[in-house]
Amino acid sequence: MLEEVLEGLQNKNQKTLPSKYFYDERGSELFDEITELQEYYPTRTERKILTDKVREIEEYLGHKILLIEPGSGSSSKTKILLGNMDNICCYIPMDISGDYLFRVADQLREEFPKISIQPLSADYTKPFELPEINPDARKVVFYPGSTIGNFKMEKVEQFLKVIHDIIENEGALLIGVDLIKDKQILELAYNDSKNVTAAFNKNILHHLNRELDLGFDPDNFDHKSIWNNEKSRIEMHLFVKKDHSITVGGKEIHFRKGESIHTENSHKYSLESFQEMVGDWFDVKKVWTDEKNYFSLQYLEPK
Ligand code: AVI
Repeated sequence: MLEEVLEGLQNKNQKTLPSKYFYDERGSELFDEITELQEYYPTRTERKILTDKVREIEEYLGHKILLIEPGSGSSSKTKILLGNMDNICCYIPMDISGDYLFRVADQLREEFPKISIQPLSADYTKPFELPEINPDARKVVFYPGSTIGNFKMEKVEQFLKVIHDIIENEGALLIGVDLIKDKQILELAYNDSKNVTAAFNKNILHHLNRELDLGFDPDNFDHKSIWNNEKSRIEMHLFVKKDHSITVGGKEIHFRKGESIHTENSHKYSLESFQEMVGDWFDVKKVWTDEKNYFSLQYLEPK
């Protein structure tokens, strides 16, 4: 962690911090709050697509499905599928944090007694093995939220390859993909009026202070998200309000007024650019969108 942080902060052109460090307990709570915000359209739009199109989704997935969800968290969107489709025999929620995962799995067993729930505590960005259950079921990976948009290109490729291997020839990937839209709508979604996203962004500093005993003063930074049209992504930054320094792993890091720490990318896609990105591994077989074309749910089969 120290190495990664130091590397990012020593970057001459643009200081960076890895976005995975948003997510301590407070960070996860703040993210949950973001998903309820008026300006943050992705969560409610994706939920609406899932609810409205559940019959069609069921048809595409076929019968006897083993549903696998990397980074399942509270499995809240998955409940729409588990509760409305008869063809899911087993569900494997996956997360790094074991305690929370097992607690959620117990609740799901009570809520969906007919479905076999088999949690798997693992890091899905690296190759992993599934428990040997129901070998004749069709493996379908569910990856909602457009989380793929937060990955760097090498990580996208690694992720697609891992999923391609896991589902084998007969499986499928059902994935949420956020679409390019008006800059204003995008920037508002990441600069909300209640400043929840600002608190989420600054939480990375609180988290690193605690874990690595750093001396970040979050009041020395301002949150701002900017649409980068060339790279088709929302970038979250923490802008430095005044010159100051902190010590990280024995090294002094200087912050100049006006520079920023780049903390997150959230890529947005056109239907064509997404198809092109996944094209070495998957064929897009079906796309569902909302009436404003803000968000898409896509059904992919392996090449
Ligand atoms: C988790 N991920 C899909 C969110 C997004 O929209 O890129 C993270 C987020 N960052 C700020 N708001 C939400």
